[in-house]
Amino acid sequence: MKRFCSLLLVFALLFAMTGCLGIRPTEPSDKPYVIGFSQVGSESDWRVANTKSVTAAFASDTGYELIMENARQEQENQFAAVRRFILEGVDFIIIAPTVEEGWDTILQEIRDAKIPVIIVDRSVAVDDDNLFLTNIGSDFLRQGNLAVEWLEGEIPADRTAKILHLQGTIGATAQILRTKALEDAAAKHSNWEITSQLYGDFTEAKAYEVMTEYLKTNKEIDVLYSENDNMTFGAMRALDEAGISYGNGGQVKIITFDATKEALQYCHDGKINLCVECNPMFGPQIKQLIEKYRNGEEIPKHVYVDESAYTTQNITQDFVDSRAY
Ligand code: GZL
Ligand code: ZN
Repeated sequence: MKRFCSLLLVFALLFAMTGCLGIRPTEPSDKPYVIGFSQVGSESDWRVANTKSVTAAFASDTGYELIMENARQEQENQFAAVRRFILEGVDFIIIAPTVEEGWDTILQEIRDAKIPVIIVDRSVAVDDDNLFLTNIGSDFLRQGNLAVEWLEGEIPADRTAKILHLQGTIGATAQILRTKALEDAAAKHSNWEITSQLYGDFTEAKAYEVMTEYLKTNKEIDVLYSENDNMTFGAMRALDEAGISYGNGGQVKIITFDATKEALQYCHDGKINLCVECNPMFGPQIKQLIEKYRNGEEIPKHVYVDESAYTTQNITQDFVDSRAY
């Protein structure tokens, strides 16, 4: 009998402890809304900031569960991730497409599975834009036009300008439209010459490699038009090693896209002439769009994020210090 009482005492103690430690018997928790997110990769500081913004937007809300897959800049990996999301029966899919082409089939599979999907950052080129709810991202053509408008103010009409063009991932909306803005402007200005278009894939390493090669036989550059900051950082290293000056008072005027904190610091310090902003911090806006969808509210087909352009003359150190990414 004594043994029975002491056992009973132990159980009673255990039960009390779990209660006061906050470990409760599993309460019936309502199922979270599960989102599958296929992200391009982690190729740039911009991308890392974008991933942080999207994951943070949902991490703070227990009503959501975000499953993110990194495609390492390969569209095939995105298709595989989306098919996994479909098999897992997620409630919603977010795609940040590597390139614009090739999405019709997989978006049709998502539609057949009756899962809502939004496209973020870059765009997809599909015949039927009812295949996705909305596309939230930058107006890349506007970004390119901000850059060429600034350049028009820098190059006198009677002087030729040799422009070296560093391109991002070929086929990505950011590359297509930033390139279009430059090519259209060069067609308008007979004194602008695009001396070469080098492929840097939005990464610092690739840009350093192609710039180093190019500078072995070409040193006549007046402008570097670089389609993202990480490629610019690689190019700057190659220019340093080739002994070519750049920035304010340098041989090469540098235009870069993204306006990450590191690029803005270079801009403030006069090493980069123009930073065109590309805002990655739209995680909260994605969450708002999904909540509007769940409430049955109308959402626009295209949502643009706010962006600007910065030069050495119009930014202060305080501004640079205040930047979130
Ligand atoms: C732009 C984004 C681009 C950035 C690059 O929205 O798609 O991809 O400009 C990133 O830094 O690699
Ligand atoms: Zn200052």
